[in-house]
Amino acid sequence: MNHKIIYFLIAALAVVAVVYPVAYAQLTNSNSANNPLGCIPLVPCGHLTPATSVCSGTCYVYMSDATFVPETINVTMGSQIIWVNNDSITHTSTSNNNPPTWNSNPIPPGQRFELTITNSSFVVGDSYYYHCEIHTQMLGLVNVVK
Ligand SMILES: [Cu+2]
Repeated sequence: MNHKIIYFLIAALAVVAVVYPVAYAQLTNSNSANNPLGCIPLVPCGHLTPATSVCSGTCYVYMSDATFVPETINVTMGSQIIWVNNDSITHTSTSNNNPPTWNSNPIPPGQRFELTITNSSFVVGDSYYYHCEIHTQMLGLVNVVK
């Protein structure tokens, strides 16, 4: 085979390998009406760890090392999510949709933000991506489940 063809194929594969996951993540997360900005542009969001358990009642998400822990939380209607800033820097919990379903405003170190999942703002079965407005690489996901 001609060297030029081989180089072209390698370059084409490299482009597909980079573009496809990003495009797929954007498309996947734009499907939910409540989640039009599921991904921050050009940052794949498929890396979020799926939550295997469901939380009812009081559910905690910690802000630690500029990460939401856990990144994904499955909660039932009526539950309360409490974000606790265990970090040494200020963070927010702000849903990605516009206008945001919730926005904590700045949460200084040691402080917390409480959010109750009510059916006036949330829909069972929907997914709500959120981020920190100060560090937009911080991504989290709230799934409202039965
Ligand atoms: Cu932050």
